[in-house]
Amino acid sequence: MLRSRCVYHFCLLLTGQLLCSWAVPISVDKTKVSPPEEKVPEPPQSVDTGLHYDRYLREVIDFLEKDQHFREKLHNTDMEDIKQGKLAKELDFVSHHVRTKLDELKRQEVSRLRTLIKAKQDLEGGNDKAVDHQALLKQFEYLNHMNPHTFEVEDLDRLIKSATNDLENYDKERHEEFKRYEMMKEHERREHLKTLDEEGRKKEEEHYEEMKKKHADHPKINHPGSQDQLKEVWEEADGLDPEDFNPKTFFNLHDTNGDGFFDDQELEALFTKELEKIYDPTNEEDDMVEMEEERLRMREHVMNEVDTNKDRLVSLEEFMVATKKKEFLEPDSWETLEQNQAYTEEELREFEEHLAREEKNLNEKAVDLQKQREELERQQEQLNAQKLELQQAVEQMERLKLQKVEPPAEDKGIDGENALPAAPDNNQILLPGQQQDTPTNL
Ligand SMILES: [Ca+2]
Ligand SMILES: [Ca+2]
Repeated sequence: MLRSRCVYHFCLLLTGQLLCSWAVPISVDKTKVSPPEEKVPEPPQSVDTGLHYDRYLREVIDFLEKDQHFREKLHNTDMEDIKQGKLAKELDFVSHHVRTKLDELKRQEVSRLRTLIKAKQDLEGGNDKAVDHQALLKQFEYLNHMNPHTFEVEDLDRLIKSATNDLENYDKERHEEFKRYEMMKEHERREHLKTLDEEGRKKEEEHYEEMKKKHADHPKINHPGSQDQLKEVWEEADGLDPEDFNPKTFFNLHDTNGDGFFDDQELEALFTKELEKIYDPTNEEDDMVEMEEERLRMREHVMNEVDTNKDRLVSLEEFMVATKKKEFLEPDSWETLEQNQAYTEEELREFEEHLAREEKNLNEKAVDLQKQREELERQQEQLNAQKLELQQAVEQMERLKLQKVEPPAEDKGIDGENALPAAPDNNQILLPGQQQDTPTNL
């Protein structure tokens, strides 16, 4: 328990929210299960941060946490000091065994990055170019590439800064990714329309508008994190009397891992009831990718409003302060995803131009490859022809050799020719003999 709490604490401090899942959450309604008395703390180590160096980050944390001195230090260092690099300096005091293991982890990570660089280079068709690994490794800022064999204070410092920074930018990147998803969807729809005749196009457009209307027609959505929204969870998911609603009890009930904080996942689970009002996986008009985006938007909104110390966790204290605010008691209405277009027409145009350029490049590459293939085939044919000529020449030479080395062969040939008439003779001799042997012919 102490071990997992320490990793947890480290992660809390290190990234603010390292332990929650950054991947799209599976839509399991946690609010339906886990009454407080059945709470079992989840092992924090098993959660993916979604960073591409997640495994390395977690292995480093796991090993550092095995060192008693380091564990105590991280427990007593606050977030600002960690960001300033004070914790990284404590690396000098961890045991030799842990340092050796960290060196090994770093070597493995550098090797993994080299493999990635090589694979990328191969994909881009740069086989013939010499790869400057040192220069390319620079893009990975979470470790010191100049010193690929040992894990030093600078490596820990870089890892902490990169993870903090990357996780803070997580939502920003997610917005961009979702925007691309929506633009691709619209692009494909428009491309499909182009393939139809006028009547088909009209029908398709009408159907599209109808589905849009159907999707937008849903019960009122409560403002995420408001009293109304939480009360609905309390009543419908928890099966409790709305008259007994108590924010503190609510908090404890939905702090499913019992660590005293709402993390991203725990917050996101609270919105399932609201999302079910808008989305049904069996409906054509409801896109489940959009549902998950709406869930993340809701979480992002509540986190921005309530997490005042910006550690990406909502403490009970922060939660209780929020429940006294006007926004909690008398919230504005919530604008759902479909009310906010994810992109502008201008952005869509740029996106389509980008797609067209990519397609053109791919086509050009395909033409090049086809040419190369044809050239190879032509060369192969030439080789085959040369091989055949060579074979014929060798056979010719062998025949000539035989003629030169064995002149008596001609005599034999004459003998052979002489022998030929013998066969018919023999036959002639045999045939009458056979006839003689056949009594029926007599
Ligand atoms: Ca929690
Ligand atoms: Ca907080």
